Amino acid sequence: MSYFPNVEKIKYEGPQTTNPFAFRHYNPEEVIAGKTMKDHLRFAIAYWHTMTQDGSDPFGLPVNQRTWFGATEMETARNRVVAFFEILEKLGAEYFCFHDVDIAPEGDSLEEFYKNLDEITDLIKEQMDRTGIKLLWNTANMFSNPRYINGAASTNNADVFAYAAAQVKKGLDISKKLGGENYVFWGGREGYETLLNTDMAFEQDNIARLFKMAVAYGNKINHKPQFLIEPKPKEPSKHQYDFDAATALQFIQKYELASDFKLNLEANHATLAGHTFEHEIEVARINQALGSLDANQGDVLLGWDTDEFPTNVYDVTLAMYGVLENGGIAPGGINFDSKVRRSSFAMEDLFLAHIAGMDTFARGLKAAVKLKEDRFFDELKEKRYASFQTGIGASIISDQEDLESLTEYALKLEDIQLESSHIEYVKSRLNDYL
Ligand code: XUL
Ligand code: CO
Ligand code: CO
Repeated sequence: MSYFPNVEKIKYEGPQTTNPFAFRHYNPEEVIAGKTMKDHLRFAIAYWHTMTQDGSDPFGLPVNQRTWFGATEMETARNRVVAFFEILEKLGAEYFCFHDVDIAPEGDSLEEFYKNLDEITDLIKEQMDRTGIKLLWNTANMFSNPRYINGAASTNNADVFAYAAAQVKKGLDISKKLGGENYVFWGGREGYETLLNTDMAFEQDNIARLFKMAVAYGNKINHKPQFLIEPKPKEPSKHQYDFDAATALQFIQKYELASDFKLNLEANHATLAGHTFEHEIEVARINQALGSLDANQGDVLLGWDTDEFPTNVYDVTLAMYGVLENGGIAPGGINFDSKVRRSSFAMEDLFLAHIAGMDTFARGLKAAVKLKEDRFFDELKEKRYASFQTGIGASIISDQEDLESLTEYALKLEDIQLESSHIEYVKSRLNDYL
């Protein structure tokens, strides 16, 4: 049974090919900077955008043509597993990610949901064993169901907190069953609408409480995925607690979670927070908290999470430079948290869109490797901070100075020599790498 009979396994054919179903830049087995491209990039495909997203928007009905719908929700869920692994295999993506509700219907009770999840994860496990494809991360959707209207761990309702805990427990059981390498918490509605009725400290204490329960349960069942917090500043909540990398890091530090938690950073969440993707990656990296990446891009003209497939080579190059500086992204990966545009409603678009994203990341990787080999940024920075290498600068950074000694030095200064950064020239040179 094939859902894509007209699509063969996608091969690397090089930049000259005119075959749309071929990689032009992503050559999985090619070794670059000591590793194969596939090991650098660790691509993952997201179940939600690929299998369950229907192309509807607040103004329009579903448009996506999908051939996996069966007579019942469970039949559809079973068909999706087969179709999903066909996509993964044909694209040569070695990892995948999902929310619990993406893979199985919730049914009428928690028990029924668990039963459905058990059946579908059995099928997923069979496919994983057959193909060698691995689970990068799973997560619990604790934001779509109406019970989560006021948040999950940050809810005002203790029964809702308990329900969320039950979803996380099952999520970890599934993670163990499928050998998940990471486990994600994106706080979809962990935020607030107005401070008039919100106890912010109480809500944040409870989020940390749930996270600690997750760590404890992982230890108990002897399954320790890398836990990841995925920051996002808004949408659906007006104020979300994990606003950006820096805010999430502060949370991790305050609640002493650093030994178990890192960050899963998403490009479009970065831009929603008023940052670049590379900024968020840098904040995480210099704090030893770069865990994994959700690959997509926003639209400069739109102020929401458009989740477009990444096609901007410039941005992706700078992101991949951060990954190289980090010594790689494992055990995290690059997960396409990206969805086809509403006008790309055909089944084959799922392939074309992922090929576009994978080729863009391959280009970004190659450019970033070259930038690193040429010491492009290293040299710029060395030159820019050179005054700290000798004389008073060297003395400052070896902590041999204080306010008084520096005052004495400053009083004797006649003229401070500043240097232009020639930043337009730098940007023009950078363009040569793309
Ligand atoms: C939402 C988002 C989520 C997380 C997982 O913007 O990015 O899909 O990646 O819950
Ligand atoms: Co995401
Ligand atoms: Co997102």
